[in-house]
Amino acid sequence: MRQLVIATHNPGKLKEFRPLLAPLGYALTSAGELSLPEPEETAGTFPGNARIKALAAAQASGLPALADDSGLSVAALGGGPGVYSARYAAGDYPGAFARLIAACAAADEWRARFTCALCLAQPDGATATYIGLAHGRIAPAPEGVGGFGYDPVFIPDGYTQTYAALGAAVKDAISHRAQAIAQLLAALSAR
Ligand code: ITT
Repeated sequence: MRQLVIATHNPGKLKEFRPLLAPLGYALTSAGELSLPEPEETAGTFPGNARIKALAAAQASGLPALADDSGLSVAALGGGPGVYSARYAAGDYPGAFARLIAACAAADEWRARFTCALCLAQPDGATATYIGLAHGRIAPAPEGVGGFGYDPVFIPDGYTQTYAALGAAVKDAISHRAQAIAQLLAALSAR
């Protein structure tokens, strides 16, 4: 069975990746399970950071590696926190929700967007990048217990509940990550 390293140390992402990547039929291991080092994300863009993480994992493991760089861009914050989403929360998601909601309320501007850049890297340095977007808005109050990260405050367009309240089945059908993975699967099956 072919092996693929999921180059993430984020357990929430890993949980989503496993079912979404099942159609590939690869044996999946994570950067965490292999104790791979976490490279610094210095690129300043989602695709650039995904490439840094995927190449580092592919080179360290000698296996193909898939990295995800993702984040929430909020109109009231001029597109922030974007690539700094993990750092904006710094582990305190309730605090980050309160700051986001306050900024949206002050600007009376609630639009937001999730981006997921995936990079598949080979040990020889070849890379391919896929991007998924989900447009929506910030919820006026956190809602739901599913998912991870900013899921309790993001309402995707076409829905009235947050990702966290909608649950994994709905999120996995529509999310920024699901859309990027659909492109990856299409590209691999066209080979
Ligand atoms: P790795 O680099 O190890 O993959 P990370 O959490 O540091 O883990 P990122 O730098 O890509 O990854 O940061 C992405 C952050 O954006 C993540 O920590 C969440 O705060 C947020 N995020 C991304 N996708 C999300 C999703 O589907 N639901 C909720 N929040 C998400």
